[in-house]
Amino acid sequence: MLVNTRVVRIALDREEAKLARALALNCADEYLAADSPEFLAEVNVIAHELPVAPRRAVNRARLDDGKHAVLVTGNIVRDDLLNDTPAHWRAPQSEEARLSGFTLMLWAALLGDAIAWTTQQEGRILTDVLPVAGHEQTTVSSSSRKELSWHTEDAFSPYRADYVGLYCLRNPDRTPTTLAAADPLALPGWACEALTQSRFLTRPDDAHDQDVTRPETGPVLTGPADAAVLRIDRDCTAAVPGDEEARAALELIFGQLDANLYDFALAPGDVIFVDNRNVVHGRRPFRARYDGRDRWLRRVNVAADLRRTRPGRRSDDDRRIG
Ligand SMILES: O=C(O)CCC(=O)C(=O)O
Ligand SMILES: [Fe+2]
Repeated sequence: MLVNTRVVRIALDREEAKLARALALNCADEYLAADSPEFLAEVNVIAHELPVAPRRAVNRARLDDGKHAVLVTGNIVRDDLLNDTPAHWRAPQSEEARLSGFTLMLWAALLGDAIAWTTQQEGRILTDVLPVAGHEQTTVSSSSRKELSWHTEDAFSPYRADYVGLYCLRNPDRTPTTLAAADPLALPGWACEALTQSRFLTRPDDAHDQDVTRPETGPVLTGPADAAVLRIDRDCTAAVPGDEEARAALELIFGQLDANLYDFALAPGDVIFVDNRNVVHGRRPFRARYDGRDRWLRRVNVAADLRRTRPGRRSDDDRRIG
């Protein structure tokens, strides 16, 4: 089994963590909300005021096209000031939770711009990942008892994010997030060839209000062999009906990603940006308590180049393995 973790870990020391929190507090004073248009217009500039050493490290990681994720540890979460983990993402939140939104957006601004979907959590830019009663066995991030299958975030769309940013506020059982990269050179040549061709369909996952788009065919594997780019979802990707070779190739890469999947448990204060090109991600099953202490992540999708992710300006999906 190949377990090739390439998570770039950046640990804030106490002074850096305090500086980052002070900056977020200033922003929270000045702006109405962490996803207000006024803050979004300024955040990339304000983020220059984050402490220089971790900022430099994030920037180096940004240019590493084989990384699996960038992790910034040690952000200050005042659990005593945080409201109970909400029962639903629509529930109102405390000032401490509001502050966490600013912190996440500031780190995210070092990698790009936040994007959102009108079809997901009512178009919110800052979303919440928390267990919702009644969703335990579903295939969305508010599930718990059922494993959240690995996926490229929003694999159905050519406008999907380059990074999925997650800020862990609570994770009492250290329930792992999962990550896996592909290894094209370990696949038979015919399968690799098929996977780079436009012979696959990915439907939107259930986190989106359905029928927003008709799936288009595309490849599931592109980019250079040593930093392969994935566009694949364990539950939502299929070969074009009748294409038996594509189906067999898809089974092989499903098996490889299953075997390569590794656990990465977030702790409170961890901000992770999962590279949505190089790795798929998911989450192990857990038992939600619904006692106000449950696992709670804040989430944002980040586009490295906002202009490229606008409809009409497609990302380069057809680059071949080479
Ligand atoms: O809960 C997690 O660790 C990951 C959830 C997830 O896949 C997502 O928020 O996109
Ligand atoms: Fe996800």
